[in-house]
Amino acid sequence: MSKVTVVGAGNVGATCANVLAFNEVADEVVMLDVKEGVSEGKAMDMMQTAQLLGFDTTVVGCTNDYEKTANSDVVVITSGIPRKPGMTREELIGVNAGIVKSVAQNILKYSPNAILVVISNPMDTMTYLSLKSLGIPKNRIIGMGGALDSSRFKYFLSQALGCNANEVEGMVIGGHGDTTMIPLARLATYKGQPVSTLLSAEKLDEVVASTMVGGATLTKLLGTSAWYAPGAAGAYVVESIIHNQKKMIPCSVYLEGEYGESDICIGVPVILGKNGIEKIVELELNADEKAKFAASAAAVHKTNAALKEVGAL
Ligand code: PYR
Repeated sequence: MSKVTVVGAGNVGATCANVLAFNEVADEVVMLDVKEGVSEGKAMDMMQTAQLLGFDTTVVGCTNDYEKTANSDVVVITSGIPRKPGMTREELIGVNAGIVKSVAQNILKYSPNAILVVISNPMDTMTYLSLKSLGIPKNRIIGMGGALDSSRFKYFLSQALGCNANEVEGMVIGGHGDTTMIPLARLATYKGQPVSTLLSAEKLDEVVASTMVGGATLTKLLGTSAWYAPGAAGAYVVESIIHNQKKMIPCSVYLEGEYGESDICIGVPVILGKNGIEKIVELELNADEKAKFAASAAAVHKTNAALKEVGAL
């Protein structure tokens, strides 16, 4: 019996739970939320699509009852407030740090062996906070940002190339921030062909820029942060873990010397399987990419330092 809990039944959490159910990633999906009745209502609504969509996953909702999350294999944390237009993800730290820390501690009481997938923003810092405050092995704490940013990168590449996004390969590493993420244009391909041979340098720069502000663009349009792609990216990460798929997915993970960085959670490609992070993959970056990665890490370290200021660490 496989069980996944999604904490937070807002737009992102509910989308994540819905994708997990629809794709039958686990036998049971529990949604937990602090708002009375919301997760129960959304779970019942999803269960009423089971016959229409033909899935067998059971979705259960509960209001703040962590006992119902007991023995989860994977727990997705989406709790906290989303950003509003004009806000950076980093500005959410004051409110979200306390929420994420207490959620993670409650989860661990009932699922001491769970693998945690962090979606709450600022995602790299919330992943770092979870790791530092829980003291569980680093292979069990994963921030999903790179999966989302890479999917956005492939979307913008496919738009520029006029091709199917499923036929594009591309990765985004670094922090999950408007100025810290690093879409690796040099390594992106369409059916094995480097995209740099198919698009002009100007067009490729545009794709990179659109990817970096992908979340901000949607926040401006929607009045709150996006949910379909973030929720689906969380489910994609969970699936590779639960089904031991060993996919290589860029995720925010704790580094101890890899990529020249330590004491930080930041996006790099990892192999995800039943043990969570099975391997950190070290790409051969060129000088420009290395410099961008170092600058991104410096910015994430700076945000992490604010955890002490807000009393979370
Ligand atoms: C994003 O849409 O990028 C979020 O971080 C939710």
